[in-house]
Amino acid sequence: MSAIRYELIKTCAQTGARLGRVHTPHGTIDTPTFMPVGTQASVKGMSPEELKSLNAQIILSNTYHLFLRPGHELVREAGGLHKFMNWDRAILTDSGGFQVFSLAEMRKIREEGVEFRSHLNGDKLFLSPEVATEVQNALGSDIMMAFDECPPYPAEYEYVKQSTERTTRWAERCLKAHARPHDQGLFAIVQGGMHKDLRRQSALDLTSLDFPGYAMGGLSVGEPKHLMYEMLEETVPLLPSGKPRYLMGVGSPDALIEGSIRGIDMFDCVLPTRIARNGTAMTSQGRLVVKNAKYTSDFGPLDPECSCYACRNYSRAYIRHLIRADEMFGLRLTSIHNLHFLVHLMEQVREAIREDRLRDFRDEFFEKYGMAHN
Ligand code: PRF
Ligand code: ZN
Repeated sequence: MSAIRYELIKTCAQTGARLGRVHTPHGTIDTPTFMPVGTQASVKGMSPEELKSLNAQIILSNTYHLFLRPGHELVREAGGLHKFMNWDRAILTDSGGFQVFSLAEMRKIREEGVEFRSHLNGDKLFLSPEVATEVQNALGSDIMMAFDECPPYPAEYEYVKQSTERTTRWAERCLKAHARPHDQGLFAIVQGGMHKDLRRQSALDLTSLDFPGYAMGGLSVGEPKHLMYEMLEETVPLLPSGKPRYLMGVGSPDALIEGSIRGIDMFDCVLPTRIARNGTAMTSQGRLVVKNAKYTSDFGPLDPECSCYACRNYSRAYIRHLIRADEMFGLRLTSIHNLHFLVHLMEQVREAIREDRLRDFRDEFFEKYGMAHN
């Protein structure tokens, strides 16, 4: 019995997007879904109660960061990550296979794994398929990710080919090292850069290994969006329809909708919490920089169409004041709003799939949000 089970409810007649549910040991996730990011065992500034009140059903955390600090043995001693951070809904942990390439210093990639120096204190450390799996087993996340390499963009064909083949060998090693398949699901990560044949090969090789879910990695790394969509169109149809598909590190509203249309079920991104911290709100009218002088005496909510805690109770003028005065509450309110915006956007996407009108929804959304589209 696998720890993770995907239930396909229906596909949208207008687009082919999937309405479904992912069943995990810590509850059910309605998909397509957006996962808030809690890199260091906390979604910055948000309590678990606040996350629940905006209907987040799953959050993401990071092997790389928790391995460095406080260490997975401490989290194990605490009884696992759910207990440590007091979050009793589902958790997905990324493997470190991306962060080690974007954050660590002086890394050396070998077949065995990656040697690197901690970005915190310069300590020499090592991550491999076996170590990343052991760490995630200790954390006890519901969904674990295979240790992969995310090649930079752009990258030479030959380099991406070698790297992608190694990622597949690494995924196989993760599967072997996995000690808790009964209560943790291990997802594989499709790579292949922007090369369609490598993407297809990666998807075929990984799906022959029978993971309970598949992710698309190596996208949203600086390439134009049309390329990302082409890569999805090339590979998603090769993935088994009875398992969830997760597009890693993607969370702009337009990409959430376009990804859903292309058959993606799960997304994560730091975008909503990151831009909140520099005073930017996502709204139905597009991005709003609440710090701007034009909101000095604007006593309306961040987004007139939003029903979140921040919009029900506080004005643009007040939040602008808080952020200018460096008051933490201003950043918290903006984060609550942005996370609510994306979680709610996915609720609307699911409703549109249910009613076979996701293409119409996309067109209306882009019209208002101010996006060019095709
Ligand atoms: N691999 C892993 N995590 C990721 C990515 C990846 O390719 C990306 C790419 N957008 C985000 N997070 N392991
Ligand atoms: Zn709001």
